[in-house]
Amino acid sequence: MRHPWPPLACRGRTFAWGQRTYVMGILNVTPDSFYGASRCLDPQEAAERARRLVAEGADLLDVGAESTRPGADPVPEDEELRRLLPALRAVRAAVDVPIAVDTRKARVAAAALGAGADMVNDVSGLRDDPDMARVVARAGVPVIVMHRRPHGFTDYADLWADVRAGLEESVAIAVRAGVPRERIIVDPGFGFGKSPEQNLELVRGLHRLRDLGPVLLGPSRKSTIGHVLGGLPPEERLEGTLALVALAVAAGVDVVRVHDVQATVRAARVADAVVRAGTAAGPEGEVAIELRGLSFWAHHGVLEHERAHGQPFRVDVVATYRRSGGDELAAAVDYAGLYRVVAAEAAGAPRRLIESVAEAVAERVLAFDPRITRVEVAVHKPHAPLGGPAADVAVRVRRQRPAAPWPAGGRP
Ligand code: HH2
Repeated sequence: MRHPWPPLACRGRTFAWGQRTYVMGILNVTPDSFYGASRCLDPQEAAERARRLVAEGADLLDVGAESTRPGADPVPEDEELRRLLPALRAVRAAVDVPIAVDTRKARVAAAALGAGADMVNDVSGLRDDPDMARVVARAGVPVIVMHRRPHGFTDYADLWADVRAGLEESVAIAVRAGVPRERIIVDPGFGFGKSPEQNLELVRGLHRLRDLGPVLLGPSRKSTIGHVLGGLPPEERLEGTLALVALAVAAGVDVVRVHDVQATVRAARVADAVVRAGTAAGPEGEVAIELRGLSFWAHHGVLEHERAHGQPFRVDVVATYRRSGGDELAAAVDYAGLYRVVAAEAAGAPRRLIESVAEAVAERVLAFDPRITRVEVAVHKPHAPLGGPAADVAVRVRRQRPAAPWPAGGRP
């Protein structure tokens, strides 16, 4: 299935949604974050931690200086800046991946963007500070908007309706301020005013948010995992986190925000290999073979004279596959062979609809070589009986190699 959102460019990286799960590593410049091992107030320690997270495979980092755990003391702006900026500068100097600043305050976000951050992660969904959306828009950076309710307010009439409505409003705030729609990432807010059961439901139904934007989830070591496991403390919630990450991948997550990057990257890669069959290598390893303007004489059509005399058809095929190195013919998909299967179908037995022709070509292309993961086929019928002149008439279909079957309710 094609991802509904275009790739996001940030700091020279491309987040090609749907290709794989991106991993965001957490850096807490706080004395009181709920997971003690995630705290690092010293800038040099933060830089060291950032280097390690990137070496372990983090695609981006999230640096925050105010704990969001229930009952945490609110941090005054000056204090948040005092903690954040030296650490952020040290982290920026140490690594080159995109850095999000995790804050609810516009002034803190603006200062952080000036100190090297590349995006904003606002757990209030742009609600707490009326200037936040403007800061994001002016800086031209991506933003993560999260759904949140106050701790304990879990009496939802309809959890999904509430989460969706909240995120829609956050997206609207961002768009009104001038943030381009495709730079908004949505997050249902695992652990923010939800019961354990509601948090688990969020994981199950992540695909319900895909139409709002690429989806981020932050389940890392949160208390729901402790709840399921009979009260285990944050230090003992890694396996539970990895289980949620795998299931979030199955439900269509795009980014996971975690403390344990190496373990998460490994879990996510395996989950990707199951769920995003054939696309786990990401766009780097992909090759698109384009065969365009292939011309055939064929007898497709509904009308008698079309069936009897035939007419010209043109076919375009774009087949994407993962290449695994080497300059040998066997290391690539054979495009002459590909042409032959396209020709056999396009110039073969007459079909009434060019939609059927395009679908049949796409199926043949996927069957031709198991490395082909996606195909797009356009069938042009320039002399189609329209009743008036036209430069072209065409239909286009897309097919993706099916992922492994998944139980109902999971995959989008
Ligand atoms: N969770 C936390 C903080 N920020 N941001 C987003 N977008 N989504 C989340 O789920 C999320 C978040 C809480 O985790 P952590 O930063 O480890 O804890 P603390 O807030 O205590 O520092």
